[in-house]
Amino acid sequence: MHSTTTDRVYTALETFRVELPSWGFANTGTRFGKFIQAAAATTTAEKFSDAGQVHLLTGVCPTIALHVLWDCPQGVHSSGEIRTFAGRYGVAPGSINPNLFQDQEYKFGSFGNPDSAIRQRALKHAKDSIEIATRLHSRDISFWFADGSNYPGTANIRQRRRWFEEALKESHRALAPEQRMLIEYKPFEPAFYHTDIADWGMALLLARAAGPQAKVLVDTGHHYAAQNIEQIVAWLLSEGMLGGFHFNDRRYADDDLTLGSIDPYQVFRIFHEIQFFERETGARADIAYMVDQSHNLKGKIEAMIQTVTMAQQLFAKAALVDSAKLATAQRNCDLVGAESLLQDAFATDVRPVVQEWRQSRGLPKDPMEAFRQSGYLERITKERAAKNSHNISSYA
Ligand SMILES: [Mn+2]
Repeated sequence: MHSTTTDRVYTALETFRVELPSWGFANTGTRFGKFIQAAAATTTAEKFSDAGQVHLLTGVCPTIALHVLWDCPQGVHSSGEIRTFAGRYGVAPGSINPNLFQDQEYKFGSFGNPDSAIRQRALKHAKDSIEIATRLHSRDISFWFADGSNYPGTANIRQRRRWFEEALKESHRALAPEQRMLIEYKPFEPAFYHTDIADWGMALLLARAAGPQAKVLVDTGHHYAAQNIEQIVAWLLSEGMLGGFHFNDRRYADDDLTLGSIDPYQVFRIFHEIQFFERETGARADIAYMVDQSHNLKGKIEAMIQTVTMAQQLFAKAALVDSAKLATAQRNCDLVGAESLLQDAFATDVRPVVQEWRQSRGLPKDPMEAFRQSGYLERITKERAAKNSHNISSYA
C-alpha cells in the first residue's frame, strides 16, 4: 500500500484509545428477559480482568468506565479495592458514572425531582461520585439522567430545567481543576413523554450553565433514526463543547448493537468531522472515546474486541480523507469530487495496515484470533459458570 496511507493510518492509530464499559462484561438483558452467559463477569474484579484481556490483545483500551452503584458498592470506600484491581489486571479506572436512576427514590426523577430531599440525595451521590473519581485519578465524571415524565401536564418542564441547572452547577463546584463533567442526552426511554435532557442543545445549554469544565457527551444510540449525528458533532466541535462519545450502533432506538454493525459509514462520517476539524484548525479535539454496549447474545469479550477493531478501522479510514483536497473541492462546489474523497477513503481496505501497525507495536495481528487461541474464555467459563447460574436477578 502507498506509504502515505501507511503514515496516515499509523499516525491516526497512535493516539486513538477506546474506553470499555465495566457493565459490558456482566450479564444483562432486555426488558423481556435475560439470557445468562456462563463466562460473564460477576464481580468488579472479573470486569477488570476481562477488560484487561481486551487491552492486552488490542493495546488501545487502557481504561475501564465504572458505574458507581454496580462497581463501587462501598462508595468512596471502594476506591482502594478498585486501585488493587487496576494494578492486578493492567487497566486503569476511566470515567466514573454516577447512578441516578436505579434507587426507588428516583421514581419521579433525580436532579429534576419535585421533592427537594430527593434532589439533595441525588446531589450528594453526584458529589460522592466526583470524590471517587478524585481518589481514582479519573478525569471524567459522566452523567446520564433518566429524568423525565410519561404523560403530558404531569411535570413542570421549565422548573425541572432550573433544578437541573442548580444541581449541575453545584456538582461542578466539586470538580478538581483537571476533571471534567460530561453531560449525556437521550430523546426518550425510560421516560416516554418528555426527557429532561433530550437532545444535544439541551445538554449544551446545561453544560454551559454548569461551568467551564462541563462538556457534552454524544451517545450514538441516543438519537432519532434519521438524525444527522455528524452535524451535531461538527457543531459541538465548533463550540469547543464535545467531551466524549458512547459508541454503539442502532437500527431502531437505543439498541446497544455493536459499533458499525448496522451503519459503519455513519461512524466514519463522525470520525471524518473530528479529523477534518483537527486538520483544518490545528487544534486537538479533547474527546473521550468510550463504548456503551451491553451484549446479551454475543460473547461479551468477543463483542468488545470486535467493537474496538471496528472503531480502529473506521478511524483509520477517516484519516485517509485528504483535507486540503476536500477543502478545495468544497470551495469550488465540486460535489462529486468532494463526496468521492469520502467514499474512496471509506472503500479503502485498511485492515492490512492496521494489522501491520499492531505487529509494529508487538500486539497480535488479529486480536480476535489471539483471544480464541488464548484459552481465557474456557478458563473463565469454568470458573464462573456456577456463580452465573444463580445470579440472574441483578443487572450488574
Ligand atoms: Mn450512554
